[in-house]
Formats: sequence, C-alpha cells, structure tokens
Amino acid sequence: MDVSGSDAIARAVGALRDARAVAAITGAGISAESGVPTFRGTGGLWRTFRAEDLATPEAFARDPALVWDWYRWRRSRIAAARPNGGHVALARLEQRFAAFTLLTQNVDGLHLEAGSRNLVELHGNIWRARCTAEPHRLFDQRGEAPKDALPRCPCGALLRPDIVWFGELLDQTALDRAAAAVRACDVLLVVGTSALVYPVAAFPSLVDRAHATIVEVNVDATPLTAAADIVLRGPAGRILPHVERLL
Ligand code: BV8
Repeated sequence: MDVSGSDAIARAVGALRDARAVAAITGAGISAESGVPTFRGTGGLWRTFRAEDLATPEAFARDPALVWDWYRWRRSRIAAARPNGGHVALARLEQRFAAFTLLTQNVDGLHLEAGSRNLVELHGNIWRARCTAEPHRLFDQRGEAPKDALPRCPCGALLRPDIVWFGELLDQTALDRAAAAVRACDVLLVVGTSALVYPVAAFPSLVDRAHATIVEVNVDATPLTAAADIVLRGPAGRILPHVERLL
C-alpha cells in the first residue's frame, strides 16, 4: 500500500480536514533532516554503538563516565541542530485542531524548539538530568559546560540523563496521556519511527479502527506499514509542510 503520490497526499489531507482530534507519534526520523543521527538507519547511532552498552541502567552502573560521554557527544550533535520543516509543520498543525497531541520518542527537544506545546516526551529529554538518589530533583543542563566527567547533585549523588533507558518503565502519567490521545483521535500520524520499540510501537493498535485513519510518514517501510490506511513514503521535512499547506 505504498501510495506516496498525490493521491495519498490528497487522502491524508481529506482525513485531516474531517478530523476534530489528531494524535502524532514521532521518532528519530523526523530529526534526521536536522542532522541528528537516527538509531537504526544508515549512519545511525546504534551502528557505531550497541544499545545495551549505553542506553541501559546496567551500562550506567557499570561505566557512568562512558554513558555520560555518549550523551555529551549526542548533545553536541543536537546543539548544532535546528527544527526542520517537519517539526514546524507539526507545531502549526497543533493550532488547527480542537485536540492535537504530539507524542515523541525523541529526546532532542526539537519539537519544543519548533513551538509544539501539547507534547509528551515519552522517552525524556537529553537536556535534562536527574539525581540518582532523589529522582524528582531535575536539572536543566542546556548550555552548561560539563564541569567534570561525572556531574553530581548537591546531595552528592550522581546525576543521570533524564531519559528512559531500555528495561526502564516509561512515566505512567505520560503513558496514560498518550494512550488517551491515541484512543480519541480521528487521525493518527506516525512519523519517522521504525515502530520497533515498545510500548510506543503498540500505540497504533489502540486506535479506534472503526473511524480513525492511520497515516504513516516514513522514507522506508516499517512493521506498521501494512496496518496504515495511508502511507506517505518520503522525508517528513518535505511531506508534512506540503500536507499542512494543503489543509
Ligand atoms: C519497557 C532512550 C518494561 C535512550 C530509548 C522484546 C519484545 C518486545 C519488547 C521488548 C523485548 N525486550 C525488551 C523489550 C522492551 C524494550 C523494547 O521495546 N525493545 C525493542 C528494541 C525490542 N522497551 C523498553 O525497554 C522500554 N521499557 O518496556 O519497560 C519492560 C522492560 C524490560 C522488558 C520488557 C518490558 C523502554 C524503551 C525506551 C528505550 N529508550 N531511547 C536514548 O535515546 O538515548 S529507545 C530509542 O529507540 C530512542 O528513544 C528512539 O526514539 C527509539 C525508537 O527508535 P526510532 O525513534 O524509531 O528511531 P529509528 O532510528 O529506529 O528509526 C528511524 C525511522 O525514521 C526509520 O523508520 C527511518 O526509515 C525513518 N526515517 C529516517 N529519515 C527519515 C525517516 N522518516 C521520515 N523522514 C525522514 N527524513
């Protein structure tokens, strides 16, 4: 069902025009055109690193300096990135609907920078750190030059990135908000995700298939493609602004 031509665009625009409530799920692909490496694509982060070596609590316990080095390297890549047309189009779409909720797996903060406000950062934010002893103590580290290899809370405990690692539970409030938005939506946009990481990969199954439309925007096929009603094959930074302009 790869219909990435004008017919698919027209059908996606039609579904959005009829929608009252829209939900959007984004993954690393929407930041690719901003120069932020994806996880699993060519040149992706996991190509040079192994997830289990870095994005897990065990990795942090084993070698916190290595994990902090990796996140600082990613922050340096993200600091140089600006929101692209895809981020901006989603921020504009938020203003057009009575209910629009953006659910992102990304930790780069580019949706916030593009102006999205009804946003759920399901996997956390790379610019925030939290105390390993008192998890409610958060620290905005944007613009902060790393003082030493291992940042510490005033209480003396290590700080860690405020990011959900593999094997860690997502915040329940965020999950509940995300599930409610997907269940209530008339259109679910799924943009730039390989649809491999749970529980987010299971969200599209919550859609009320009796009346809601799933639109996938991706340069490649994913495990979700077969279930999508409309597939827009191509870069989100080009497709989303085009769709938004046609509304
Ligand atoms: C949990 C934070 C309870 C770190 C991340 C076996 C079966 C099923 C599940 C599991 C299992 N074993 C373990 C699990 C659970 C595990 C999981 O799902 N593993 C997968 C790999 C099988 N999930 C968890 O551990 C979650 N917690 O479930 O707790 C539990 C615990 C243990 C066991 C059972 C249950 C926590 C998940 C969160 C992990 N943290 N990141 C960090 O960022 O540093 S996940 C990481 O992957 C990122 O957050 C990323 O966002 C996420 C998903 O990847 P994508 O965003 O989709 O990125 P990817 O590169 O993969 O794909 C990019 C896509 O964009 C591609 O499709 C590409 O074609 C496309 N694209 C590229 N360019 C463009 C584009 N599209 C459009 N335009 C473009 N220009």
